[in-house]
Amino acid sequence: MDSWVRVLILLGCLFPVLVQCRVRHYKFNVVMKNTTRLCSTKSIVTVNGKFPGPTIYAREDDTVLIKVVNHVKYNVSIHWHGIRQLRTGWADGPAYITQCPIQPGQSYVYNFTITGQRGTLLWHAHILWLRATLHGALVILPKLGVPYPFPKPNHERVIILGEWWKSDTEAVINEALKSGLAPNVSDAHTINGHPGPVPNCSSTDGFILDVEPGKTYLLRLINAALNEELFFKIAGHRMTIVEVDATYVKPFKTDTIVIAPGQTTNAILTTDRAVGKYMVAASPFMDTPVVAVDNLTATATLHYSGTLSSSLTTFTRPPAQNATPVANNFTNSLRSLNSNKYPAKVPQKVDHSLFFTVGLGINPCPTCKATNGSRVVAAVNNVTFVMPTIALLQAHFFNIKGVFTTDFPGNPPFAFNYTGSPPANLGTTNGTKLYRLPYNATVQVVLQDTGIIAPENHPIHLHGFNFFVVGRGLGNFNPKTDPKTFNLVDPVERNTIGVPSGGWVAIRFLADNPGVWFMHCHLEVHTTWGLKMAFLVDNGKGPNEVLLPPPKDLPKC
Ligand SMILES: *[C@@H]1O[C@H](CO)[C@@H](O)[C@H](O)[C@H]1NC(C)=O
Ligand SMILES: *[C@@H]1O[C@H](CO)[C@@H](O)[C@H](O)[C@H]1NC(C)=O
Ligand SMILES: *[C@@H]1O[C@H](CO)[C@@H](O)[C@H](O)[C@H]1NC(C)=O
Ligand SMILES: *[C@@H]1O[C@H](CO)[C@@H](O)[C@H](O)[C@H]1NC(C)=O
Ligand SMILES: *[C@@H]1O[C@H](CO)[C@@H](O)[C@H](O)[C@H]1NC(C)=O
Ligand SMILES: *[C@@H]1O[C@H](CO)[C@@H](O)[C@H](O)[C@H]1NC(C)=O
Ligand SMILES: *[C@@H]1O[C@H](CO)[C@@H](O)[C@H](O)[C@H]1NC(C)=O
Ligand SMILES: *[C@@H]1O[C@H](CO)[C@@H](O)[C@H](O)[C@H]1NC(C)=O
Ligand SMILES: *[C@@H]1O[C@H](CO)[C@@H](O)[C@H](O)[C@H]1NC(C)=O
Ligand SMILES: *[C@@H]1O[C@H](CO)[C@@H](O)[C@H](O)[C@H]1NC(C)=O
Ligand SMILES: *[C@@H]1O[C@H](CO)[C@@H](O)[C@H](O)[C@H]1NC(C)=O
Ligand SMILES: *[C@@H]1O[C@H](CO)[C@@H](O)[C@H](O)[C@H]1NC(C)=O
Ligand SMILES: [Cu+2]
Repeated sequence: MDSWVRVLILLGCLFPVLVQCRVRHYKFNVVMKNTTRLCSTKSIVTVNGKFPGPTIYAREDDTVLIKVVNHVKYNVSIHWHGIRQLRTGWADGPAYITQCPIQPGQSYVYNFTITGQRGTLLWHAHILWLRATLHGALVILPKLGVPYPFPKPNHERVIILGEWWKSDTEAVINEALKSGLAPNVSDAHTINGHPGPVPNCSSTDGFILDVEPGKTYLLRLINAALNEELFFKIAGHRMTIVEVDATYVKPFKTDTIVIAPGQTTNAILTTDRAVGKYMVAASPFMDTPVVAVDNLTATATLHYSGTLSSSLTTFTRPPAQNATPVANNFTNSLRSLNSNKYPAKVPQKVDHSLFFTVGLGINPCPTCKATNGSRVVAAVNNVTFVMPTIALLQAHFFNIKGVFTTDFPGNPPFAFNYTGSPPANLGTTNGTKLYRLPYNATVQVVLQDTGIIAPENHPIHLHGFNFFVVGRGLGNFNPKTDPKTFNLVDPVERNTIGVPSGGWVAIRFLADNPGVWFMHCHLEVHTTWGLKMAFLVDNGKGPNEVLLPPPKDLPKC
C-alpha cells in the first residue's frame, strides 16, 4: 500500500471521514459545561463540552473504539442504544447490569463491532439521570458501495429531540425519591438542544434547519428525551419514513411522526414548497389525563435558502397531547421492508412464551412525609427490580454467587383485570431476578400495561436484540383470539416499543446473543422506580456462540 494511502486511511479512521476502514476511534471526555437555555445558565454534564453530544459515524461491519474519560464528579457509563453487541455485552453500558460505572478520574474503552445493522441509533448515559444531557447520534452507513434501498437523498441531517430542566436533573430525581412522588416535569422540550421561543424568556433561541429548494434531505430523528413521547411535524411538508431503530421499513408518507424516548426514525424530506420559513414542532404525546407532562412545544425553523429575512414563518398546529388516533396512525403504518436483501426473519415458532405486566405500584416508605409514608414504584410481573452493587454480567461470567437469582416469573403472580379496576393491594415485591434463556431460543413476550394508579404508554427497550412487533391491541391480551391476528410476515423490527396505554404489544426475538440483557421502560422515571428486568442468555455450543472475556480495563465496583 502506498504510504499516502495508509495516511489517508489512518486519518479517515481517526476522524469521521467515511473512507473504507475497519476500526474507528473516538474519544469522549466527560466534562461539565455551563450552558444557557430558557434565559438561565446551569452547569451540565457533556461529552467534549457539546450539547447534544458528538455524532459517531461508522459503517456496517466497522469496529468502533470509544475511549470514555470521566472528568466529572458523577459515576458514568454510556450505552450504545440499539447496537446488537454480539458477544460483547461488556460494551453495552448499563451501569450495574453489564459493567460497573466509570468512576471519576477513570476511563474505559468501549469496543464493539457493528454487525448486520445500518441506520440511525443513539448513544446515551445509562446511570442516574445523566442522559438528560449526555447523549448524541450514532450514524451507521451501509457498507461502502451498498446503496440505500431508497433513492439516495441529496443531504443528511441529524435531529435530536430532548427535554430541558432549569434545575439540575439529579436534584429533580433526588427530590422525587425523597418525597415518594413523581419528579417535576421538564421546563421545555428541545430540538438539537434549543427550545425555540418560550414564555417569560425573550431569547428566540431556536434551531435553524437550513435547506436548499428542490432537494431531498434524510432527517435522522432521535428522541433523547427522558420521560416523554413526542410528536414531530414540519409545517407544509410531508415526510417519507424509510427506517426506524436502524432497520429499513416499507416507505410511507406522513405529516406527523410519533417517537418514544430511545426510538429513532429516518424520514426523507423533499424541499418542494415555496421558498420561505416553516415551523418545525416537537410536542408531547400523553394519552393519560392524570399524568403530568411538560406541555410546551419546542419549535425550530426549516429555512429555505433565498428566503427574505422579512418573510413570515408558516405555522403548524401540533397534535393534541392526547391525540391517540394520530399516534396509532403512524405506529400502525410501520412494516419491515422485508425485501430479498433485507428479509424479516420473524420467529415462526415460540420456545419461550412469556407474559409480562408492566405498570406502577405503591410500596411503604416510612420516610416519605409528603405521601404519609408510601412511594410510587414500578414493576414487571409485580417485581420491582433492585439494582445490584456489582454488575450482573460480571457476576454471571465469574460465577459470583448471591448477586442475582434466575427465578424471574414468566407470568404475573396472579391474574386480574389488568386494564380494569386495580386490585385492592397495590404493593409489589422486589428483587434482582433474571429470566434465563438457552442460546438461540425463540422468545415471545406479551407486554401488558396495567391500570394500577393509571394506565400509561410505556416505551419498553430491550438491550442486545432487535425484536419484531407481531401484535398490538387495547384492553387485556386474549391468548386465544389475539395470536390469530399476529403479523408474522413483515412486522416492524425495532429495539424500543410503546406498550399502548391500557393495552398490550407482543414481541418476538431470537436469543442468539449470549450475556445479560437489560429490558426496561425508557421513561427514565419508570426505570428509576423499578420497571426493569434482565434476561440471561446462556452460551451456545459453537466457538462463535460464547460471550467473549471482559476487556482488561473493565471498570471495577
Ligand atoms: C460555570 O460558571 C460558574 C459560575 O460562574 C463558575 O464558577 C464555573 O467555573 C463554571 N464552570 C465551567 C465548567 O465553566
Ligand atoms: C476489541 O475487541 C476485539 C475482540 O472483539 C479484540 O480483538 C481487539 O483487540 C479489541 N481492541 C482493543 C483496542 O481492545
Ligand atoms: C420542583 O417544582 C417545585 C414546584 O414548582 C419547586 O418548588 C421545586 O423547587 C422543584 N424542584 C426542583 C429540584 O427543581
Ligand atoms: C411568567 O411571568 C409571569 C409574571 O412574573 C408569571 O405570572 C407567570 O406565571 C410566568 N409564566 C411562566 C410560564 O413561567
Ligand atoms: C400547560 O400546563 C400548565 C401547568 O399545568 C397549564 O397552566 C397550562 O394551561 C397548560 N397549557 C396548555 C397549552 O395546555
Ligand atoms: C392517518 O393518515 C392518513 C394518511 O397520511 C391521513 O390521511 C389521515 O388523516 C390520518 N388520520 C389521523 C387520525 O391522523
Ligand atoms: C396525609 O394524611 C393527612 C392527615 O390524615 C391528610 O390530610 C392528607 O390528605 C394525606 N395525604 C396524602 C397524600 O395522602
Ligand atoms: C376489565 O375492565 C374493563 C374496564 O372496566 C371492562 O371494560 C372489561 O369488561 C373488564 N374485563 C373483564 C374480563 O372483566
Ligand atoms: C404483588 O406482590 C405483593 C407483595 O407480595 C402482593 O401483596 C400483591 O398482591 C401482588 N400484586 C399483584 C398484582 O400480583
Ligand atoms: C425489598 O423487600 C424487602 C421485604 O419486603 C425489604 O425488606 C427491602 O427493604 C426491600 N428492598 C428494597 C431495595 O426496596
Ligand atoms: C439459531 O436459530 C436460527 C433460527 O431458528 C437458525 O437458523 C440457526 O441455525 C440456529 N443456530 C444455531 C447455532 O442453532
Ligand atoms: C460510584 O461507583 C462505585 C462502584 O460501584 C461506588 O462504590 C460509589 O459509591 C459510586 N459513587 C457514587 C458517588 O455514587
Ligand atoms: Cu414506563
